[in-house]
Amino acid sequence: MTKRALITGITGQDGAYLSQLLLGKGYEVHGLLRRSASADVVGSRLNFLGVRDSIEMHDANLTDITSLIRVIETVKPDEIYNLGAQSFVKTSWQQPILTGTVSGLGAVNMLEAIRIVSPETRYYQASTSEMYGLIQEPRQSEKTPFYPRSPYAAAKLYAHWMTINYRESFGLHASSGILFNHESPLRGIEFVTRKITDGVARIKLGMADSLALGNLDAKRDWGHARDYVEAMWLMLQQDVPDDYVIATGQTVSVRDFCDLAFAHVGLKAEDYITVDQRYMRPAEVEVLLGNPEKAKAKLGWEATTSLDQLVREMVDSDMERLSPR
Ligand code: NAP
Ligand code: G4F
Repeated sequence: MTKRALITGITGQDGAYLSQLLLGKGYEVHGLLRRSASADVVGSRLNFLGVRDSIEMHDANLTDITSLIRVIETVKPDEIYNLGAQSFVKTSWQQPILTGTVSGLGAVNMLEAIRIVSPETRYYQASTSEMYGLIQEPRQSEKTPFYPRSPYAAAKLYAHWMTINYRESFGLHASSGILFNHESPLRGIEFVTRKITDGVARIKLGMADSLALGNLDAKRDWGHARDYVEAMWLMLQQDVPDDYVIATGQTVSVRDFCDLAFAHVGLKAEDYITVDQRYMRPAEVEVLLGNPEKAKAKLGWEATTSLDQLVREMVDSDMERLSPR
């Protein structure tokens, strides 16, 4: 029988790659679409991957449980992937209530809707390495204590613990992926990797002469979104729900990422980068480094795209997008 999946956050980076993966596996894919006055541009990532016309969209919002109940009753999904969130850490200090409402309570709305309408539906929660924040161990695993450092991280930690609570209290098949940073040509332009690759392309093409960034010493464990959505799917194919760290196991600084991206087009990062206080945060997560051993042992998952490949794919894509036709 054809499996049905419902994806929240389908218009985002991961939603697009997950849609492509599930369609390739023969799933019927449904997406939750929040109403926007810019409906003509929403869906550009799905168009980029050529999957927009294969998805059935439903008008709903994570903050409105009645809309979630209605969509679940209509779709009767075998699997729900909750990727919807206010996902930009810096904005979470400007909009802490909105972030808590969407990224924290939104997950509980979905868990509650599943419990009421369709308790046999399997659930994936998009948890995050940001929950480790002020890290308590040099390599973070499922057993590392959390120490969130932003309204975003605190909201996600609430959603994470509620997912565990709904699993233990009501027997839902609910799993969380604690995903470390993952990027792609479809990454939002406000995140540092995409800001860098877009900036490199603009400088190389003569459209800009410098790139202003914030903390160049922050270190992240960066992988490719295409690899990471495979781990989400694998979690929902397990007999027993659980939580998994998904990461590459390597960490590099923003400065290192810049060096790789500029070098790919034959330039030196130090000739173009400036530091601007506007891009600093009230509290910084200085370093994240994941330990993905459990995912390898239990899911048979590991990252397959190297950092070098990721950077090259992103720079090439931005060069193509910005080059005159
Ligand atoms: P993204 O590109 O920012 O996409 C976020 C999605 O959430 C968009 O589709 C957005 O819709 C949707 N959304 C926002 N508010 C909503 C609401 N009120 N109701 C329904 N949908 C709403 O994020 P991403 O990078 O794909 O990440 C996917 C998920 O994984 C997020 O939950 C993120 O927090 C989490 N995560 C990401 C990473 C990472 O490195 N990428 C790492 C760990 C965890 P619009 O298009 O309408 O704005
Ligand atoms: O790219 P970022 O904005 O991503 P951040 O804050 O790590 O969050 C991303 O990954 C999380 C997983 O760990 C997700 F949960 C979350 O939803 C999101 O996808 O910033 C990365 C680092 C930070 O330390 C930041 O201070 O880069 C530093 N940075 C330096 N200059 C900058 C800039 N970040 C941005 N966005 N812009 C800058 O100019």
